[in-house]
Amino acid sequence: PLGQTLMVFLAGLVRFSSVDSSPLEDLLIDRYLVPSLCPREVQIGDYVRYHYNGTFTDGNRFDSSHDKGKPFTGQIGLGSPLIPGLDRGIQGMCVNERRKLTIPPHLAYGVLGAGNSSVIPPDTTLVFDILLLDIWNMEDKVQTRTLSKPKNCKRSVASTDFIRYHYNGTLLNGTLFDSSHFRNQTYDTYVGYGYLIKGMDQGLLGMCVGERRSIIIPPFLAYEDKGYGTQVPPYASLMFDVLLVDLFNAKDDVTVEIQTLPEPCTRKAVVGDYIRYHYNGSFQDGTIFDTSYQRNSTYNTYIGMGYVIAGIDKALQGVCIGEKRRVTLPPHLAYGESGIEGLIPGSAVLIFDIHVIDFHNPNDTVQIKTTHKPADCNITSSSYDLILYRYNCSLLDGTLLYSSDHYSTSSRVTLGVGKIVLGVDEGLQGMCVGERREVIIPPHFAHGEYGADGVPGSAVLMFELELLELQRGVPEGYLFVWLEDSPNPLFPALDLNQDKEVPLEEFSTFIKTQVIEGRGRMRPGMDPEIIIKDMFTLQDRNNDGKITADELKLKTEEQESSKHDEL
Ligand SMILES: *[C@@H]1O[C@H](CO)[C@@H](O)[C@H](O)[C@H]1NC(C)=O
Ligand SMILES: *[C@@H]1O[C@H](CO)[C@@H](O)[C@H](O)[C@H]1NC(C)=O
Ligand SMILES: *[C@@H]1O[C@H](CO)[C@@H](O)[C@H](O)[C@H]1NC(C)=O
Ligand SMILES: *[C@@H]1O[C@H](CO)[C@@H](O)[C@H](O)[C@H]1NC(C)=O
Ligand SMILES: *[C@@H]1O[C@H](CO)[C@@H](O)[C@H](O)[C@H]1NC(C)=O
Ligand SMILES: *[C@@H]1O[C@H](CO)[C@@H](O)[C@H](O)[C@H]1NC(C)=O
Ligand SMILES: *[C@@H]1O[C@H](CO)[C@@H](O)[C@H](O)[C@H]1NC(C)=O
Ligand SMILES: *[C@@H]1O[C@H](CO)[C@@H](O)[C@H](O)[C@H]1NC(C)=O
Ligand SMILES: *[C@@H]1O[C@H](CO)[C@@H](O)[C@H](O)[C@H]1NC(C)=O
Ligand SMILES: *[C@@H]1O[C@H](CO)[C@@H](O)[C@H](O)[C@H]1NC(C)=O
Ligand SMILES: [Ca+2]
Ligand SMILES: [Ca+2]
Repeated sequence: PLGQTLMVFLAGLVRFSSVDSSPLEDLLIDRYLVPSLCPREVQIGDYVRYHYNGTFTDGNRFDSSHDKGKPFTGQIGLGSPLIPGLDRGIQGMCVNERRKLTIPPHLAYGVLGAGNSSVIPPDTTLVFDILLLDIWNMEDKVQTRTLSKPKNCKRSVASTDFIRYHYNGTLLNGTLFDSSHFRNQTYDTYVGYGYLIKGMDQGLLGMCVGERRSIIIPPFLAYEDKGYGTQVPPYASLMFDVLLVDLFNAKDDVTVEIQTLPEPCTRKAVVGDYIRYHYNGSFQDGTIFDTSYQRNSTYNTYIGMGYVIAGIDKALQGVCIGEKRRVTLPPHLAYGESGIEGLIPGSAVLIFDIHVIDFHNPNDTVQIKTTHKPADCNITSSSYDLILYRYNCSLLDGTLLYSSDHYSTSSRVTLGVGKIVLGVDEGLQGMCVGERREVIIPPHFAHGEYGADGVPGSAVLMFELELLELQRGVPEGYLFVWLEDSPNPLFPALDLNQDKEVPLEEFSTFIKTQVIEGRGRMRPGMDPEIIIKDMFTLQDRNNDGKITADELKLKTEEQESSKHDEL
């Protein structure tokens, strides 16, 4: 521009030296304001839009676009109706440039003047002050330039897609005529259906979410000769800075990207399963709108039964326990056109990062896996046995909830009498001492849908079990059971010295002999002397310190009817 100005300046000097206008005199161009950015210059065939003031050399104005209330629009060269001086003088101008053109008569209205020579007298030199507002050409295409773009762009805008974007729309002179930010919300529309001006329909193609792009649109692909409201004048080229926020197609289905798949995955979730999972919900631009973690509890629901948005119902099918997957839901499978006031904008694509903690089904049973079995495993636990065991209880994601190691004494319990969680009781059955197991227990065999202290509701639990001791037991309500047929008749067998009466000492000797010789068993976990004393007292009906044949007979008959006696 400096060189240019200098040349103009020299031309000016030359011109001053010649006294009056002559046919040899040339057009004088003074580029007195050239913008620093000048990406395009007017060429022959281009259309231009400009403001002008036309004056005589004495400064008197004979014409101005401002008087007409709108800039002049026309084509340069190619039989332009402009006077040659203007036609030539505007060539090479760029938008926002100001020029002063001093046009000798032979390049203006010549010897005839104009307007019946009353407006422009013959042989008049004219001075035009020009401000170029716009350039375009009918050959122009929409110009796009990517300003920034996210690294991974898996998908880009195609015709018929629905998109949401922010934009700033400016005229070429830099005036902001519209912006989505004025309304605090994205502009949402289909692409390629003609809902947008032609240039936008084209210029948005190929953008990916998160991309910033500048789109320059010539007037004939924008608002043409009509303009738009008071903001966009007729014949205006438009420049849009666009940030794509969201993108989907009405034909889109849920997309699933599996990120972590635990091995082995023995069972995949199906319709009807009750699932517990953590999630982060975000928009395509990465903004998180909701997360289960902030509530410190999983989100729990039935799969495929319509309790959650359609896309999630679909996306959760086939998951494995421990799996992490990213699912993308188009709005028609999420919150639709209306969204959720204050949380989810209308027509928003949602991305959920899901971590499956567990799922179960009312049909699920306790699953037992033996991890260690001692070589000698002939005696195994069953109901009524008194056992000593160790356990760790965790959630399926490995979180330890409680452990017998947290207590100084291990757990001693009678199996099969409802003293412990159902699934643990089941998991401890059939074990031999030294055996270790991993037992998966669905909530209906554990702490149920409300959970317990420290145990979340509906949680599937994993127990590590180890059987430490095993004492064979007797059924509930019994103090002693026969392991083989009892002596018949019983009284002579009891009356060891055959004196027809059985005092406590004799009774005690008899019972202990049965236990030692493996013919009978006392209730484990109680002092044997107390058990024997209790049994004796029950038989000695008259409390005289000895059992007689009659007392025992009576008792045996009662036993037939009540089935609730110890002998
Ligand atoms: C010039 O102007 C006069 C009066 O304004 C008019 O009568 C005449 O026809 C005009 N001549 C031409 C050539 O337009
Ligand atoms: C023309 O004159 C007006 C004032 O009447 C001025 O604002 C404007 O800058 C001048 N130049 C152009 C090119 O419009
Ligand atoms: C629009 O302009 C504002 C203010 O300069 C800016 O913060 C915003 O990022 C722009 N938006 C786009 C889409 O370029
Ligand atoms: C840009 O052009 C518009 C319309 O022609 C006009 O209203 C606005 O004032 C211009 N802005 C500048 C900075 O010249
Ligand atoms: C847009 O948001 C800003 C700040 O949150 C607020 O001041 C302004 O009023 C909002 N404009 C509209 C149109 O909602
Ligand atoms: C979640 O747990 C953390 C740490 O235990 C605690 O600081 C936070 O308040 C809890 N939030 C809720 C919603 O319970
Ligand atoms: C959710 O976001 C948090 C914080 O970034 C992260 O620790 C957690 O792993 C995410 N969860 C999923 C399922 O991606
Ligand atoms: C449980 O099993 C029964 C019989 O196999 C089946 O009909 C039912 O659908 C199952 N329930 C669920 C929730 O899968
Ligand atoms: C345990 O059973 C094995 C065969 O299963 C047998 O060889 C062994 O003698 C048994 N041990 C006892 C103590 O009964
Ligand atoms: C419980 O976990 C601890 C620590 O991992 C381990 O040492 C112990 O053997 C586990 N107990 C059982 C019964 O598996
Ligand atoms: Ca006796
Ligand atoms: Ca008696």
